[in-house]
Amino acid sequence: MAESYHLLKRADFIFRNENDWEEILTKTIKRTPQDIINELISSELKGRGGAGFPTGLKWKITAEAKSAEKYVICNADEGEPGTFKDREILSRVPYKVLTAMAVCGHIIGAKKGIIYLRGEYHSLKESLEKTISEFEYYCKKIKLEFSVDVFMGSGAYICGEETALFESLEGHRGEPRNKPPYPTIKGYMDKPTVINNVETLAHTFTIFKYGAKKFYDLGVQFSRGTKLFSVSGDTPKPGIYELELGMSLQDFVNEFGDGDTKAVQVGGASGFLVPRKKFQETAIGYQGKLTGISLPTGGSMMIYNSSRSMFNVLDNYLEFFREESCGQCTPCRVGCQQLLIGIKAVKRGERPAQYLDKLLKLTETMQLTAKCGLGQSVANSFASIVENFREEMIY
Ligand code: L3W
Ligand code: SF4
Repeated sequence: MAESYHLLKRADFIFRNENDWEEILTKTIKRTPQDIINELISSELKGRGGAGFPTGLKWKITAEAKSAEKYVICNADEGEPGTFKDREILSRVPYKVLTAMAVCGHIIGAKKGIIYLRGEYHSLKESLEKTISEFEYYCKKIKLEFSVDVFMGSGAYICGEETALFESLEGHRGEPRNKPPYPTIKGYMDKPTVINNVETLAHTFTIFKYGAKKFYDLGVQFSRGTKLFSVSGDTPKPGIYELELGMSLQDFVNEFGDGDTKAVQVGGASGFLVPRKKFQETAIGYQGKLTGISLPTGGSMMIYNSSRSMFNVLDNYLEFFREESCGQCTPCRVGCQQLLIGIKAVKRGERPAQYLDKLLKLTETMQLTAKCGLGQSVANSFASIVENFREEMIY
């Protein structure tokens, strides 16, 4: 793994204001779908929403699906605590996202795109729709049949889960479906659908413009390219930064910490808390589950210094999950409540410290049996906080 590290390196592709999107769109759609898909696959771009599924493969499977009706959806329901990058992309470079959606539509055979915009981002809607009408005007000019609608979410975190998002778009309660079938085969309106995070789409623009090699040459093995990080918490420099994947968390903390960093929550509430003693051995990338020392991430980096109580941090995350659980499946609906009640009881001395081990077992059960990513990922923050800061959890 050591060879996968590099020092923190800044980049500036995403927010670079390119004024040639018309040219890029016109040029790209003249290429064959296979050619574009091969380029995306060779770039090794992976989904930037958190799970890291290969983007080229997603577009390929959807392109090969047999259906006269297909859709391209941009997931802009940015709700992960500590994440605020997609809002900036849509405010500053929306045409990159629209160009990517239109190219995707051209490849897979979709004429309709939808941006599912987080309800709290209503202030973006007007300017986005203005950009969309200019964009659609240009599509007509080049005889590309593609239109985009903006759909406003209503403030439910779970609607960022792709199948709950489809339910919401279709006018139903935002409750996740079983997967498989994946959206590539059966998505919005039960039709083959590409659904990508805002940032993923913006990176494809970079690849169309500068080529796959430029992107591939950044980052490290298994984690190519750059990524936007939303940096918050105990930092003198909160904000959004584009960094090459593969830096060690220690380098990240050296750059963004306040000199007294105790832990960093990587990947939002559904990610992992990394304590100071593991900063050096932790690389930021997509191999987390394979190596155990790097982490999959949607880009939320919440920095905590030594003034913070890790009990309060966990309590806050669990409140969030209990509130946002859609309640559809028992492991998550009941599990989130019991974890919250349980840690409070231990902290008050009403339960022995060993009760934390039972709660850890409960999170393992949730990871195995909950229906969607929300219930399955509660274990990440719970276990990483309880295991690393057990002394702060007890009476
Ligand atoms: C076709 C297959 N497609 C998987 C697709 C799937 C989805 C993507 C990832 O997200 C993450 C979590 C948190 N054929 C496929 C396939 N796909 N196998 O690949 O799928 P999956 O199921 O691994 O993950 P997911 O449930 O879509 C879970 C993060 O999302 N998260 C919060 C995110 C919040 C934001 C935000 O605020 N911007 O992104 C919460 O869980 O990191 O890793 O498209 O269809 N064989
Ligand atoms: Fe709903 Fe939670 Fe079950 Fe997901 S895991 S379906 S959010 S109850």
